[in-house]
Amino acid sequence: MNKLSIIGVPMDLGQTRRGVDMGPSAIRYAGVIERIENIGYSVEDKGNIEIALAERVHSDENTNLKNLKAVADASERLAQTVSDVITNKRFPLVLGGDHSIAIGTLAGVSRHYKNLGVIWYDAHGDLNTADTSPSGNIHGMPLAASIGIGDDALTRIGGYTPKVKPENIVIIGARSLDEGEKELIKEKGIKVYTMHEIDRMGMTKVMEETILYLRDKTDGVHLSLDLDGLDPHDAPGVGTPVIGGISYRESHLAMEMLAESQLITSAEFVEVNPILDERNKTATVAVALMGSLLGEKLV
Ligand code: EXY
Ligand code: MN
Ligand code: MN
Ligand code: MN
Repeated sequence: MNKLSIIGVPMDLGQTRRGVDMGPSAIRYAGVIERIENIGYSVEDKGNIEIALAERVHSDENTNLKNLKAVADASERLAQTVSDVITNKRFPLVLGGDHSIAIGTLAGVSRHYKNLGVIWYDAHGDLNTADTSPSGNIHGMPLAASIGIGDDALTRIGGYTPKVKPENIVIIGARSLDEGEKELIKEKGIKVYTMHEIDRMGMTKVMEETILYLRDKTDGVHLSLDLDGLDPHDAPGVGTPVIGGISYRESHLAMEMLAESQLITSAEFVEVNPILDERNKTATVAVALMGSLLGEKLV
């Protein structure tokens, strides 16, 4: 039987809107465990990683990165937990929390693979550093940190860097990129399917190409799915919504194609913010997408 472990990360220190710390609760409330058990997995809920209370964290004046130390400390704990799950031959499913948690998730996953691939499903590139960030929010930096670019406190989680090679990354759904991020994408040759390509090619072709691109050169693929990759109409409960996004149907198809490909070896779903949501819609969408990703069948 396939075995899966859920790890909650009630992280809200990577940005400034409160409420995203309740994401793991909202996703559990939307029935994630039952949904995955019904597919045939043995599911273990490892509970939540401990995160410092936002009201008690003070930012270091020597950096413009908000809550740097608290984010780095949590990332180390998450990395260890994720790594232990993989050692025990279970599939890690990480529930956010803001997207800064990907720094810890990837630090835990990557030590188990020589050539990890990453699918970054997001409206944003999350490729900023202290120098290029317009906000100082670490949830806009996890992909940069994972390719080894940025503050040592973020790039060296788990004691090694980098976690991923730029040529092993595919970004899907991008429609809000800062200038520094665009430069980095060009400089490093990161593959990006913006909304333009999704509109022109259709999601089927985008996913076929993505799977072909990653299949031969990777020995594991992590899916990092930011709910703001979806259109705010389908996923309203996110802190940084951007209009013109991927629909629920397209996302559902993308997840089914990934399930068929049997490529995905770990996953995280992030940025669900119940305070900004409509009747837990975004958490419900997240759980439906997890079901498709893990092989749920209609008949
Ligand atoms: N690019 C902007 C920044 O760095 O502040 C917005 C980042 C939002 C990040 C979201 C979660 O994907
Ligand atoms: Mn993101
Ligand atoms: Mn995003
Ligand atoms: Mn379907």
